[in-house]
Amino acid sequence: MSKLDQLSPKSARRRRSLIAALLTVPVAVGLLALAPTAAQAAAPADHCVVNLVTEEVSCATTQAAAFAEDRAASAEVGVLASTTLITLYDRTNYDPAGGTRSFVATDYTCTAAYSPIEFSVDYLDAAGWNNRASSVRTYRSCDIKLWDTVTLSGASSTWIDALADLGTIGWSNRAGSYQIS
Ligand SMILES: [Ca+2]
Repeated sequence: MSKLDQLSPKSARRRRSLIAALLTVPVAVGLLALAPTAAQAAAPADHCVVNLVTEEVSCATTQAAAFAEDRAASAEVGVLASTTLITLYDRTNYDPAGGTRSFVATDYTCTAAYSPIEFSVDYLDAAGWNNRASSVRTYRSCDIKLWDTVTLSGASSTWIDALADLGTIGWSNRAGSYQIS
């Protein structure tokens, strides 16, 4: 599908899948459709790192292992020093025990303003994350807006910098897609 198919050998150990849709370069608006993997469906405490530069999704049974997988996969294609933009947690209080999903980019910092939208991520159901996130953290000046449906429609939340319990604003186990700015 893309040049990454040739560059990155398929590896059962890495359990990663390509992001199926187009990707942004800084400033532009991107829309990502995340393909499901058998590993995500099977593991109750799954941890995945979505790399916006390499278009790889690295999953493991611990958060640290998922980041290590991402670093190894990025190094294969010459991408170094990924920085985390956001992390979704299945549980409240940033407890990684129930699973996490992080988005990383290379030396990327979000703009201070909420406009333009810098990344749009829809179809969280394809990643097994629809109606699942219960706390969220953002980094690098990024904020996150949650959407009720998986297609960036329906109700949306306020912009969130970090929230230990999304239930306090009525958004626990609810987000189907989101935007970063
Ligand atoms: Ca949850």
